[in-house]
Amino acid sequence: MHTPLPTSARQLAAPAPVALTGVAVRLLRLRLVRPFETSFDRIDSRLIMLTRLEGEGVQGWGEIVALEEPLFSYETVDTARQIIKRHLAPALLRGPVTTLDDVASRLRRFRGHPMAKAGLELAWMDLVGRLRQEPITTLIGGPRPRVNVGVSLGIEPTRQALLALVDQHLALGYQRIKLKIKPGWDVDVVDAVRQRHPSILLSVDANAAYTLGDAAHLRKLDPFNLLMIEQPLGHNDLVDHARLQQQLATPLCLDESIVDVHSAGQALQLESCRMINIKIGRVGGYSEALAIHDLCLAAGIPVWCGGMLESGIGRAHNLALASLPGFTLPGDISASARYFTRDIIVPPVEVASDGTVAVPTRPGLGLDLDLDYMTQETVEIERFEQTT
Ligand code: SMG
Ligand code: MG
Repeated sequence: MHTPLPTSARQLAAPAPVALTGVAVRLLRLRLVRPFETSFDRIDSRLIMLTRLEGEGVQGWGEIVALEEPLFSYETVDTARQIIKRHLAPALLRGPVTTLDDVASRLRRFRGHPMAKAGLELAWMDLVGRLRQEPITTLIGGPRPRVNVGVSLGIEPTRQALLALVDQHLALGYQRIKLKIKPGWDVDVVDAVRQRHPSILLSVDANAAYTLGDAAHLRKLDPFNLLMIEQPLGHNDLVDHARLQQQLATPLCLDESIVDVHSAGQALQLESCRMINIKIGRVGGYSEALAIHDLCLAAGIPVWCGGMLESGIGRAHNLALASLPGFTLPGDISASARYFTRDIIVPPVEVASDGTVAVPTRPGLGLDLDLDYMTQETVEIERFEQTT
């Protein structure tokens, strides 16, 4: 078992306290290359919400992964914007900021709204990286130069269409295929994919579409040797998942139910799951993501990096996070081309034929922003400054 990296070894502080001169949020809409359907919705574009912190003449960028509707979690693009404007931005603009802990503790007194908070923590880490001239992966102590990745495939109009997509993504090198499932699109679909590809790493994600009453039905997935079943039950449930795990051979993985290191600890105590999907946005930023990573590493629970159909900015942060030692399973970090015809970063994220992606090594996010394209697609920008 690995020993967690001591927090003191992490470089989460700016070289000197940073008096932030502005906090901005920017909305831009990117069309998806194909519609993405889950058990809760079908979308054909992403309203991308970026965050920007300005200080010491440098800008740090982050992303808020909230959706337009409160379907994955209660947060939306609109709630995040209000919370930042009224509470979070003023808290950061009030006096020089020193470390990631300082950012987190200023935001922690406001309950909830993890995706909004994460957007600011991400931008802070990019800013620190640029000021220290180090990539985020170095700041957080990630030793992995390349990360293993998979792809998440949505519900398709036909099984044939899904099978074709599976083939296509395996040919591109993806190490693991995740299928979105819901009642009526589950056992038969998994059976068809498994028959065609008997030995690939295969998992399913229900986004909370079932109840404990479906345990007998979900047991029908056991013969397919799945890597995991992700979030089959309620979005805020831990207890029923523990009961379900006792009835299944297949490991359960929690996504929506893990909202911070506290709920991760409770899930491990209750044995609600045998692996955890860490999304920086869902858990409120780097502070909690690092804490969950360290907890799981010490407990021998594998983690992997989830995705929210982010732009390249959010994806670059995901790559940095996934470079940590506990991220032993392939993440939902796919190539830019799997999501958008054109990404807002250069170069775009590319997946090598061995199903790995390089972790950026230049300072901060480690990628250039395509500011012309960002400007072209921008719907709105709002900027906040200290008022008193
Ligand atoms: O970014 O590749 C991606 C998407 C991965 O399936 C994915 N995310 O529950 O894990 C999940 C879903 C949530 C996305 S909803 C738009
Ligand atoms: Mg999920």
